[in-house]
Amino acid sequence: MDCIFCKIIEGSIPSKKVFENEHVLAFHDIQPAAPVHILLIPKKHIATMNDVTDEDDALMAELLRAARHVANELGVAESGYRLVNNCNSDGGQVVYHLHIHLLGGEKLKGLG
Ligand code: DGP
Repeated sequence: MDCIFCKIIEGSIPSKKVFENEHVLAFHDIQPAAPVHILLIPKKHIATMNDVTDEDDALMAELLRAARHVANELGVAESGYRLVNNCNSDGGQVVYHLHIHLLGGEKLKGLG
């Protein structure tokens, strides 16, 4: 399996984990774009948002539940945070294992 995030899940590449359960892992991004920058990933290898199926509904809900939990644990829930998924080339996706960026810890610039 030539996937960096699958290697992080199996432990052959180290990461700074902040949350883990049976289906989801969350860890610090190696190139933080904000004071808090966490990646949330499903342990199931799904390449992009386009590859999510109806069978993954519960898994996607679990990812969002983990995001809420991590935001609380890291103290950014009240001040606020942003969840981002980059999909494919135009979306800026670099790692082809589905992930959600959780960004916070400062006033983030607007999207527009
Ligand atoms: P994206 O452009 O959405 O595919 O974002 C990929 C993110 O993954 C990027 O912000 C940097 C991060 N990243 C890449 N390789 C590693 C790694 O080995 N460890 C960690 N913690 N993050 C990584």
